[in-house]
Amino acid sequence: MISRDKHDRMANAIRFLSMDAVEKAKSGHPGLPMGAADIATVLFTRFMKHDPKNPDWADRDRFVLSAGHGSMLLYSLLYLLGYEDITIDEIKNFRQLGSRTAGHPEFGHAAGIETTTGPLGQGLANSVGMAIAERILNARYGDDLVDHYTYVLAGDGCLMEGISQEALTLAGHLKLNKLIVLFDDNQISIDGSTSLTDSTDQCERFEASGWNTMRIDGHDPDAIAGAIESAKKADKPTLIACRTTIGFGAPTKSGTAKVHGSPLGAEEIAGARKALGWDAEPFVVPSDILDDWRLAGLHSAKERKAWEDRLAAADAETRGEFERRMRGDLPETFSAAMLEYKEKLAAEPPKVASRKASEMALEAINAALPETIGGSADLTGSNNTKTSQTGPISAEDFSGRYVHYGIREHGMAAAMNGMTLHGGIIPYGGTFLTFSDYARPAMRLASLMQIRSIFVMTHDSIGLGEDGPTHQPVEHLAALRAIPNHLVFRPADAIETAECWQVAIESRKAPSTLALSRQNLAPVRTSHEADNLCARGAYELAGSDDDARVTLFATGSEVEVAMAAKALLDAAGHPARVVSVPCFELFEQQSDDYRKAVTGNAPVKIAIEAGIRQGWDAIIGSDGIFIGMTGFGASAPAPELYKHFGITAEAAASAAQKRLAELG
Ligand SMILES: Cc1ncc(C[n+]2csc(CCOP(=O)(O)OP(=O)(O)O)c2C)c(N)n1
Repeated sequence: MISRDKHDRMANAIRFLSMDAVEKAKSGHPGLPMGAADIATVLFTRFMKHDPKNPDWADRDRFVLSAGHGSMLLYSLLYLLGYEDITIDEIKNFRQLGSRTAGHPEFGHAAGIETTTGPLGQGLANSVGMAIAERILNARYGDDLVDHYTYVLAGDGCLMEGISQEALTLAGHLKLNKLIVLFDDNQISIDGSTSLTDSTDQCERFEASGWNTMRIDGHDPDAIAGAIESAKKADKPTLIACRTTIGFGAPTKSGTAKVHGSPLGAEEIAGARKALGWDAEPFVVPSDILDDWRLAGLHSAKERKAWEDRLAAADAETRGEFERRMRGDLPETFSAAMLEYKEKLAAEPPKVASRKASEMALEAINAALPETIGGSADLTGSNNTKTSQTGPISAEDFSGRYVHYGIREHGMAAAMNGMTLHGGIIPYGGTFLTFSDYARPAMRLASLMQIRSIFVMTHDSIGLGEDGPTHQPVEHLAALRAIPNHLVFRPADAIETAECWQVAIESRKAPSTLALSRQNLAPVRTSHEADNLCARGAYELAGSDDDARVTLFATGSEVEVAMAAKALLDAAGHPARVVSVPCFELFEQQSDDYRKAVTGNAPVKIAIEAGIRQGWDAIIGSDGIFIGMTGFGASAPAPELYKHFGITAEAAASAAQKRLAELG
């Protein structure tokens, strides 16, 4: 049992490391770590199941600092608890180039950082995915191997963000009782008091969505401990509203927005040292306090050992699969299964929409991989994300493999990231491509974190027809391609769809988006190729016997248009070739030689894509011809729209002929 005095000194270690690091960096947010230090101290000294010496222990409790601006809280904890990645030098290098202690916690920088946070609300939504993953894996592997809590520290900002509503209602519905949110209820944000803009009773709000809630004094260690204790026994997720004083200990600035996001200044820090009775130099933690923290870091070592024994005692097959899934490796049988599926397709190429082709590919993938968890934001029948293997999960039964995310695109994408980060699961989730805008902040973070979340975005152009311009993406392919480290696939037929899916599944360090058509597509790949041609991003689909005068580049549904344009041009005596470009990013990664060979040197280059031109100049040059969209679409049957917007083989062929005539 930790005495009150000791608790205070341990919490003060967090406060002073945070104050001093922000001061040295001349930037950062001291207010939150100072205010939430008591909560964090109780959580990590009395409850967190983790092992700084084995930070990847699969059954560790997860801690998510959703209020990522308070990063010094997390870095202080990791240093104090003995995580080797965060040394005192890293603390001194807070916010400097190359340090592990970035302005906001970045996944991959150091063990113990479970996710990248900073965009408010994301961490909370990630944690819902982590808690779902825990339940799904628990249903598969039992309490012996998977039985842990997910703790979140969230601030006013996280709870004001819209994504919090999506996250909390899903968590409440699924009765994720091992999710415990500690709300740093300090009533202060950047502009001042939260009363300037908000009068929500957060406890009532959460209760309305099926949560257990409590209000406590966030500076009273026993109250904090009692609340967590009771939260652990709840049959619902729990919100603990911890009333705190932002910048606790700062003599003149505490309780005000002035401590939120800027260094306190030497005088204020000196005052805090006096007020809290802390006479250690900056970055020095008195050895008895450091010892106490390091001891706290050892608390779960026995438990980890017992867990390892249980894992060792599991039957070889279960253990092997569990370990493989947690490593994120695929079973060796996977590529053979995909090859076999592709062979079957080539024997009888189907004319189907690529969303349907995606469902067919998923049927093969889900049979081969028990770790895929599907889902959709209420468009299951349209996104074709459900297969015969994927029964729904529910609060009562997590043995299924499908999440009905509800109309919560942003929450879905962030929860998927949480599942990926948890490990053991490869999540994929669907909506319409145009609504990727609603999910984009989480999709961007998946790219930044270099994690394998797979976004299934159907209805990928004006080809969706009558629903009209609200639903017809035009700039979305370009916008998603603009995100670094994001694989955007737009397959042209069933074989390409299978190939793109395979790359997405095998892509360990980048998320993927599959842009898929609503309308049926004629097969363009009709013979079997063992090689995954889509893995190179672009490839010659149809060559020409004579020197080509025209190269037609296209993606997805417009590859068919390009093939028809080639036929017209060939017949008119202008040899043409077609290059399918299912993934810009992968094409960019190919060697110069490969790219030159695929691009070719025909004098006329044309790209056909039912979206905007942006991004295409890299392939066709600024003098290339683009056949696509220049503005929003319209509501009409798809074939009429293609004619209306001039995305036809005839238009492409005549543009090429005109250019050839100009060239002489
Ligand atoms: C999506 C998003 N919008 C805006 C910001 C900028 N921002 C960082 S912290 C903050 C205020 C957060 O207030 P609160 O959660 O109460 O934190 P505290 O003041 O208690 O530290 C804002 C607006 C952000 N990080 N993310």
